[in-house]
Amino acid sequence: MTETHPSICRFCHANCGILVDVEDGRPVRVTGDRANPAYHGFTCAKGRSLPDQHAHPDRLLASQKRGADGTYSAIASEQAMDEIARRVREIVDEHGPRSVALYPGTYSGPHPASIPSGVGWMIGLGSRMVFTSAAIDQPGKHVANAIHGRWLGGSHVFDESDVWLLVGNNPLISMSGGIPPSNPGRRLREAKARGMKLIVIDPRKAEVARFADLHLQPKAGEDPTVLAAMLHVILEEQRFDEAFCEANVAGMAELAERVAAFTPEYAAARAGLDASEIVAAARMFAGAPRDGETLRGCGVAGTGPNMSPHGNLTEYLLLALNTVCGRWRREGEVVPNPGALLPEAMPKAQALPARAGWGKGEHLRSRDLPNSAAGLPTGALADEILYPGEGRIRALFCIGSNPVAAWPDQLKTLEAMESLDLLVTLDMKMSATSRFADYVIAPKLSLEVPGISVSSEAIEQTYVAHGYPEPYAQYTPAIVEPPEGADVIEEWEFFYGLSKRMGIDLVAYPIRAETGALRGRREAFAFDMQKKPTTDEVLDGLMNGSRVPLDEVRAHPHGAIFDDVTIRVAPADADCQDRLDVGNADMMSELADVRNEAQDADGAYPFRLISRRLPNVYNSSGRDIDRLNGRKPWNPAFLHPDDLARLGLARGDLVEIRSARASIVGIAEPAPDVRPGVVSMAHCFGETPREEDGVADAARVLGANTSRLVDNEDVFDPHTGIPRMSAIPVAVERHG
Ligand SMILES: Nc1nc2c(c(=O)[nH]1)N[C@H]1C(S)=C(S)[C@@H](COP(=O)(O)OP(=O)(O)OC[C@H]3O[C@@H](n4cnc5c(=O)[nH]c(N)nc54)[C@H](O)[C@@H]3O)O[C@H]1N2
Ligand SMILES: Nc1nc2c(c(=O)[nH]1)N[C@H]1C(S)=C(S)[C@@H](COP(=O)(O)OP(=O)(O)OC[C@H]3O[C@@H](n4cnc5c(=O)[nH]c(N)nc54)[C@H](O)[C@@H]3O)O[C@H]1N2
Ligand code: SF4
Ligand SMILES: [Mo]
Repeated sequence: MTETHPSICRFCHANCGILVDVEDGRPVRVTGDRANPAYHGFTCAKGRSLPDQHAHPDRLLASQKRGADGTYSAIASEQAMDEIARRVREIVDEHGPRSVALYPGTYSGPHPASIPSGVGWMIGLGSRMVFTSAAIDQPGKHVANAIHGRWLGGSHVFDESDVWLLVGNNPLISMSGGIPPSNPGRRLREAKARGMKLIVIDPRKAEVARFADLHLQPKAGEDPTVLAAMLHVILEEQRFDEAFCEANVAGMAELAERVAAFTPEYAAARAGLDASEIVAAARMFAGAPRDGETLRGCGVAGTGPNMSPHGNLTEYLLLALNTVCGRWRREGEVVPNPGALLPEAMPKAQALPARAGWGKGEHLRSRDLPNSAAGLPTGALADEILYPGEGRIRALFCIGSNPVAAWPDQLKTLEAMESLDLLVTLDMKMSATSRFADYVIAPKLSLEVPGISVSSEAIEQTYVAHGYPEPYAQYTPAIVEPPEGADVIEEWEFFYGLSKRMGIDLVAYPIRAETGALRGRREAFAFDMQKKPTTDEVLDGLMNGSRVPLDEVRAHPHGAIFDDVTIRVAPADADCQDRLDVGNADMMSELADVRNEAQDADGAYPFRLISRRLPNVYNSSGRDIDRLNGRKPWNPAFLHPDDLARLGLARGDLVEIRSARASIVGIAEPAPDVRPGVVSMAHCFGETPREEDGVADAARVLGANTSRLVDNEDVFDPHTGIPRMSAIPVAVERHG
């Protein structure tokens, strides 16, 4: 008999509303839930393959312990926790708490209790060495928001906008970055029908760029130059919002002075565009000179420019563009999302002034890299593990993350993994990183645990114009039990178990808001250390202070929109003098450096390798699922047909892609949508060099790891430590 249950897909972070068919206690089919009021039945191939993921032959049904001979055998989860707690205690006693680090990655997202419990355990231990993937993702966003300041009324959202600018993101595939995650395709079609203008800046004509009114296809890594030139045009042609800037913005003169040198002609020559394209983009984004229309809209950047050099600057110039155009919610306006699982919005038409973007708290020994608004520099965590002496990290805990596949500079990452005293991964399979681990903790998978949509809502707290444009929320109970005989636990149960064994009172702290509309507070949640709570009790505790109580959300199994149009942006405080800052001195001096950069000096590496995402994989997940990989489990090297012809290459040929750091072998795929001179390739494929050597035709079986091309100490951001992970200079030639 088949039972059908509404649920939340958690294969990726988008939280689509789904229907799960269950037969004999196992999930057998996933479809989109048309009764879901925000997602309207959308799913992708990854979501539909959840049953295959849950039943995957490589899925771990018991935790694993590495033996003296390097092989793994099953260990009961309770015993694993006993042993790990003892090991951690020894390491901390000998080397201090700073020697223990935590790295939550992609699959800590779908489980709302994972990060709070992991971080709570670290705080209990006395270690602040928490590194997240945010610092190798879009760290520029965090830094820019800090040093620009935050508008307490919130930003304009996609669904109401007249114009939208996407700089190096592709939300139709990534489900992230600037178009709401709830059915972005439908929202884009509706916006276009409404007359919204879309501008895309991307060296590749990505899927979303096909809908663009203007697509600028610059050389990779030239975003600061292009954005500075757009600002140049907007300021010179008086297309900025003078009244808003007069009342709320500092640094206009500094900005104008710096962007003066970025004429459209200069920027166009440098970025490989026409000056007229830049002028058109500036005019389309800003609208008519002031006292005419006031447009609604926002510019949003993605991983592409954040991984290219000067990511902070790109994000900062984009905020400056939004701010000078006055793209913030004003007094009296209704807020689009008054809060569902977030606390109630208390928006105010005023600035929260800039704060430091970096420099507070811990510094790493590697290059004295500071903590930043994006957290500790994950791009340098391998160094912190490798550098000998006082302060070395000796134990690493990975929650749903895969450093060997994902960290920049794979060769160094491998060395780091080998030199740890203790490596524990919480992973559903023997991932590339788990194969270095002392213990691998086997987790329950998404359909086996209760879930809530809060991560998609809460992203507005850290990224401007992200999150839900309406107070939508969904709850799902566990849909199935884990397979019979499995010993699998939830991530929070692991940290609870460690805490209990180590005498730590586990407390979960709420995240700090950076960019969203001002909201009410959540309180820290103390776990009951005497009586182990259920996951539902933990979720209730974590969601304290939400505008809509979790129980009310539970009463709507297909998800619901909990409208309240009475919550409006309040006037500014009478004595408020606070301003947004568009003339930050560090950013202005970095912009001057960009203006003085030598161009195309490196003739040995004439191509630029850029990042991208593929629809059927999610970082390192999915490529081992047959119905997702279509029997092509590799990541093609997409090149323009003219480049391929010049190199004498055809589809399917092996190509060597070489950077100053390393070389990888890819498979050529003609792509007219890629700018000539660019190689576009997805990350997190391949394995380690040793494993690749042992496999015939490894490029076609395993793919290639683009992170191996990155040198994390060569070109990197001095504040966040992110190395150059896109726009990497490479040479491309036939292999073999
Ligand atoms: N060169 C290059 N490098 C990049 C990027 C790039 O564009 N180019 N992108 C960067 C970005 S944006 C990010 S966010 C990082 C991602 O970095 P990571 O998060 O470190 O990498 P993932 O491959 O997503 O790791 C997810 C792991 O979770 C496991 N997993 C799957 N399901 C579950 C589950 O239900 N529970 C648990 N506990 N584990 C599960 C998977 O098997 C996998 O090993 O990579 C970064 N690295
Ligand atoms: N299907 C799928 N979805 C995913 C993921 C996945 O692996 N697969 N990963 C998830 C993760 S971890 C994240 S962080 C998000 C990321 O979400 P996005 O930021 O939307 O990531 P991408 O889809 O890679 O889009 C990046 C775009 O930047 C362009 N680009 C590269 N370099 C530059 C540059 O220097 N300048 C400019 N202007 N553009 C550039 C690329 O051509 C590409 O189109 O996606 C998430 N969603
Ligand atoms: S977009 Fe993400 S959440 Fe939605 S169905 Fe696909 S994998 Fe699942
Ligand atoms: Mo990411």
